[in-house]
Amino acid sequence: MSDSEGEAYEKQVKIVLVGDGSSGKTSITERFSKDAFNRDYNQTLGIDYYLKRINLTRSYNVTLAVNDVGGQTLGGAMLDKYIFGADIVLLVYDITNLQSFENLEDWYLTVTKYCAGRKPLFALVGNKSDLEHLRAVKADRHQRFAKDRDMLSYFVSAKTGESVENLFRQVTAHLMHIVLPKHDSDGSRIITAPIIRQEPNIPATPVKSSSSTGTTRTSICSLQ
Ligand SMILES: Nc1nc2c(ncn2[C@@H]2O[C@H](COP(=O)(O)OP(=O)(O)O)[C@@H](O)[C@H]2O)c(=O)[nH]1
Ligand SMILES: [Mg+2]
Repeated sequence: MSDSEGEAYEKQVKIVLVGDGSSGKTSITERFSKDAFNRDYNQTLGIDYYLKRINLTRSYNVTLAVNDVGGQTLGGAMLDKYIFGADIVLLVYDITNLQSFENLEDWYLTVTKYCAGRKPLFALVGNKSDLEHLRAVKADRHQRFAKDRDMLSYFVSAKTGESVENLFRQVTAHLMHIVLPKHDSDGSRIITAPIIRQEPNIPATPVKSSSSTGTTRTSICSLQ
């Protein structure tokens, strides 16, 4: 419960990150969930699932269920199941990789098809903004893509952490129709962060976390 006066509201929100392999989905998720960055590239298999509870406002607590989807191509098995019930979908690309941006149209169409009847809130996320000198996608193409599809849009760097917290807070606030200051990075604190990993067709075996945050990591699927 919140320590603010009056009533506190609790809500759970499912966020799914999709986009080409290597665009930085796992890095964004880990930056947000654990405030960590890994320079090595470890391909995500199946899905990594994180819970993080944030105080959106003094009286509004939201538990974000962040789903980092692996399967580096669009045809990835089980994508429809991972997408199911998503409140927010982040379309992630690497600003230094034009192909990763151009493939987002297909990601968008595929996700929209899987969400028939319950369209989630979409946000376009250009990652690796620390590599501005290597930018391959002009900012106005990014803005046009978002505007044409009525999406929110952000540039972030999972490496430096720039705007990552703001991204998650803003999209969540938008979903709840709460207006936050444009650059709101305040008020977030981890209360619980269990991490659940599922790899398709692999029997569930608990895996010890290597994280120093003391969170647990198991192979139990927790799709809704
Ligand atoms: N310079 C830079 N590298 C990044 C950033 N985000 C991710 N990377 C690197 O890009 C590679 C792919 O990242 P990863 O998160 O595994 O991508 P995923 O396949 O979309 O999950 C890794 O080597 C990361 O260290 C970023 O913001 N800046
Ligand atoms: Mg990954």
